[in-house]
Amino acid sequence: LTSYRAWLQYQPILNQDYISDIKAQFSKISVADENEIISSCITELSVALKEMVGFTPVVDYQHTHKVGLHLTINKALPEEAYQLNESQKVLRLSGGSSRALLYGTFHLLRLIQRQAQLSDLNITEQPKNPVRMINHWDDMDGSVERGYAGRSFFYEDYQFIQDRQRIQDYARLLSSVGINALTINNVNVHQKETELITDTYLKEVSQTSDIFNQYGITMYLSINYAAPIEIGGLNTADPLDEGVKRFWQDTVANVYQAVPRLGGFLVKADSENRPGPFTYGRNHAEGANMLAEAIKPFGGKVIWRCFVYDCKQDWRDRKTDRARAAYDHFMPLDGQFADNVILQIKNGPMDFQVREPVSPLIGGLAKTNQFLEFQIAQEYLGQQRHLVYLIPQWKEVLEFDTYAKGEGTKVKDVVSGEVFNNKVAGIVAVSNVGRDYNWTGHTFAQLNLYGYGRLIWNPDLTAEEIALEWIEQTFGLNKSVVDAIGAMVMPSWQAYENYTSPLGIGWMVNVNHHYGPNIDGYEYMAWGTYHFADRDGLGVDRTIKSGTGYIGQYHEANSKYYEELESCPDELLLFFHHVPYTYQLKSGKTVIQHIYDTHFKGVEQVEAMIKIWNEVSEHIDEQRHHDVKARLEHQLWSAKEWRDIINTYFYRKSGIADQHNRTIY
Ligand code: BDP
Repeated sequence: LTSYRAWLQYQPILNQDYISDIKAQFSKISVADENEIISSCITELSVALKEMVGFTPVVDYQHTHKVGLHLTINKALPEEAYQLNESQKVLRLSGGSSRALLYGTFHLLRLIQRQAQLSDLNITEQPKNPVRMINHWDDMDGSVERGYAGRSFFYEDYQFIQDRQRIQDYARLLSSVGINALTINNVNVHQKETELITDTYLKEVSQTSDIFNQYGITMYLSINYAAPIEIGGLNTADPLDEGVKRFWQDTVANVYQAVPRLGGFLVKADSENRPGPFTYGRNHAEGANMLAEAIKPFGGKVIWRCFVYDCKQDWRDRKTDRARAAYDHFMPLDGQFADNVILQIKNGPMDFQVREPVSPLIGGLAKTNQFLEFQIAQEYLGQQRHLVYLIPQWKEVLEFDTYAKGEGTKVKDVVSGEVFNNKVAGIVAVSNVGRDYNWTGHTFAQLNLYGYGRLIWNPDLTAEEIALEWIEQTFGLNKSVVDAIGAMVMPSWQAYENYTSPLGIGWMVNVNHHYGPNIDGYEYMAWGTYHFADRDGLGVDRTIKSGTGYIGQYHEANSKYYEELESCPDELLLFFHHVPYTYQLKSGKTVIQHIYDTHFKGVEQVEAMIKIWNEVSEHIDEQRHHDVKARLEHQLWSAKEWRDIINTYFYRKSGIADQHNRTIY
């Protein structure tokens, strides 16, 4: 149960003075409006206060009490903004909408869990990103693509799971960190999932949407571009075909009749063998706009993914560069998409590697709505068996300067819609949850879900602040525990990078399942993911002057920065350049020595995490301690495997010895 509650622990508070303060402030709650979201606020407050301080507040819908907590909607505030004020024994939470009140409610509960003083409170909050979304990659057979936390809690055996309690608890977790949108089925939409937009499933789609709506979350569905063929009985899915248009208009009308508050559709088209407009010689704007027109009368949106590349390229062809693909496909279409279409762009040009540069489409596209896409699921980052805190990685992305409108045009301001004044804007991420008793497999992977929500609400929060919030709510306020866990999570992304693939080159993983080292696993395959290691050196030449020209997709300041070896940052060197093993990095080390050193260091960092975790064992409940310990031990084994295989491979290729004579096989 402790693990299941994640950061909404609501553990009994022992400090008597604090309890009396809270009792005085919360014994009465008065509310001006009544609706399903406000009732979620009241329920949450009642449950949480009962558990933490042992009383149930009196709720007054007439708004007559002079003391206690007052919840009011204030239309003068932006829709999702709220204010928290305390003066003279009255605590006021006012929000631009019921949803904002829910966010404010969770803010208060966060403060109470951390035993913060509420007197003289004066807080105004407003999310930076209008859309804050989660994508599930759940399939209706009950499996989760790239899922590392058990099976789907939405489906089993092509049916919706009837017990909806878990979905409601999930909705609580999401809204507690400000998530306001989600998709519930995989972007790879196959036969049965295609039918989610038919009467076979619409009733249950609608029931599921209702649960999320109670927590202010708008649900979307991933659709199959070939639905007109697969379920419509047509022989084409050509977006310009009249029959296809009619199919979508009728389908959308039927869907919205059943699920009036559906947000819209998410589409993965012409990508990794999924159907799309290319089959009919149409481009992606034509493909997306046809759907957008059908869904517009219902206020719906079409989210169109930019993860489009040739997954069947010839590895002998050194000029085709997968990194270029998204920009090459979508940049020429900038300005051609309907205003209810949003392009969804992965943070990097490849695929969620431990280190990638920022996708040049972000800051490139100036006339198109866009979402930035992260992956909370740790597909390439240890699959929730390794402890890897992802917020530091995402912060680097958000702080990156695109130079789209000169210096200071940061990714965080582009994707929030501020720079280009987009109609729709925001951030989405692939979920990391499943049916496991603790939601995320690794208990510490809860932090990535928590942190994702908090970071996209406010990208200016530091990684340390976010970790601290989560640790205190999840594990309590004992300072030695808080410090210990902080010391484990903060360097964890760096540690993972240290013992896996070096200097931004990425990949080097086993094919298909993507776990564990396999340096040449993808080297002679069609997926476009290469390292080009030979006896002299390694890296991909993506320069303008001699390489694939990928670097030319950035605005000038960045393309110059990456193009020149003198300025190109060490951590991305091999993403952009092919260099000899003896090339000297800015750190002063050669590339080969850097590889050896980081791989030894990464393993030591995991050893340090284990040491810290063992030291706090007496302060942590047995189940969570045991679980995390088992995973850390596996992580250490895996890190050593990475270290030894990578070091040995490059030692044999280069023939250059380690300066420190450590064991390399
Ligand atoms: C890759 C995954 C694959 C997804 C694809 C996507 O390996 O399972 O379907 O991305 O984002 O990372 O569509």
